[in-house]
Amino acid sequence: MRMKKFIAPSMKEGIIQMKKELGEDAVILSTRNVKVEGSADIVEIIAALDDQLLGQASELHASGSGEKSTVKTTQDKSASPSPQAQKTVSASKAAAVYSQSHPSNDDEQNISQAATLLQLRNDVRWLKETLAAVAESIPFRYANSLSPANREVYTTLRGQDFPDDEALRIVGLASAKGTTNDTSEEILAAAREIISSELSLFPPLEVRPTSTTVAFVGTTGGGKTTTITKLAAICKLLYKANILIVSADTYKVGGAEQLQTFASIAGIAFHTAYSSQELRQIVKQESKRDFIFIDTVGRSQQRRQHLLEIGAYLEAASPDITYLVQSASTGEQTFLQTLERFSVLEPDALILTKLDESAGLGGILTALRRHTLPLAYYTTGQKIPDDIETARAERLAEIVLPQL
Ligand SMILES: Nc1nc2c(ncn2[C@@H]2O[C@H](COP(=O)(O)OP(=O)(O)OP(=O)(O)O)[C@@H](O)[C@H]2O)c(=O)[nH]1
Ligand SMILES: [Mg+2]
Repeated sequence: MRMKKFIAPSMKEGIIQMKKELGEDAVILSTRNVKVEGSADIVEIIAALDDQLLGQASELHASGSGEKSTVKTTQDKSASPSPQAQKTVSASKAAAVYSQSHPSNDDEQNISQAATLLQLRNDVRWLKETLAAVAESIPFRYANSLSPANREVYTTLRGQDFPDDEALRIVGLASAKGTTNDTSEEILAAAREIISSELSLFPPLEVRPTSTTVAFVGTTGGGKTTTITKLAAICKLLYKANILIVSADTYKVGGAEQLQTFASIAGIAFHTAYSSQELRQIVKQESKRDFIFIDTVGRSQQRRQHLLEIGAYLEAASPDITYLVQSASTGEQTFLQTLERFSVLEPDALILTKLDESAGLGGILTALRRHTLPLAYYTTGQKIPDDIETARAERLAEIVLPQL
């Protein structure tokens, strides 16, 4: 284990010396050019081997006797040196002279500085490592204070995207249910019960004596049109219902055509409403239908004006049910914002789409619990009509908390 000062005619030669004496793993701690009067500049390098650097450095510092500087001159012994070689020779001599005239006192000061630098480097490295470890443990920061069974369920909930406080709340309630053995399976079952009991549900569509007008609103690409085709197909197959689909989506290119094609294949009546007045009339005229499904244009929750335009259509149609159709693969914050902004349209229930694409439903379920919008259906893929299910709380709780 060594720390050394090298004085050499050039950086290159200094490094060669350093590697020769300290090996390939040597680390340069500092370098500086030294001006020597009447000669080319020489170079001073302080280097060390990385392991036990600090110990070495502080030892040297404490004893006050720095390692003796090693100076190796690179004399060119050729008979008639070139100007370049001459310069080397003169720098080499200068290096030797400088080395002798700057004994260990000087080294001591340099090494002391190097030791401080090393101390700082090590401190920064330690801080970095500690910070990384803390950042990693933040999602599970409460886990260590929980019993092993609670911890397992808590960790599963966090892994399913439940916010920290919500995961803790559920685990707390689940363990307070007082099971006999308190195994993680029991806590898990209790947690499922809590999640499902707190979910508010909306009854599925059914044929009534009078016509049911159903509007579908939501953010762009959330799955409104696809969901309408799924529900229309199911209502037709299951109830032999008399259905009309109205597209009020004249904004999106091909928005209405997409539905029209489906309707004609499925043998379902179809209309396009180019204005809210036209929609009002269609709904009035078609009151003999079991269901009138209204597709609306997808709108960003950020644009209040656009939402109000949809509001005008809804006012004209006066739907019995308005579904907010929202993808489960959006983050909790976007989901919450969508619920809040679309509340101006007074949706009755939520249809959660793209469960198959969601990495974890915890954030969404938490937002739903806090927002108290009941869940009517969820969709799990693009297949029509297979990939839609009537929302069942136990099933959702199982999806969120599968067997350990
Ligand atoms: N993976 C998956 N994809 C879905 C699901 N539901 C809809 N999609 C797909 O999502 C995309 C958008 O669906 P649309 O039904 O056109 O959505 P929209 O809300 O009508 O869209 P806009 O009319 O543009 O606002 C399509 O590619 C659908 O096939 C689902 O449950 N899972
Ligand atoms: Mg659409």
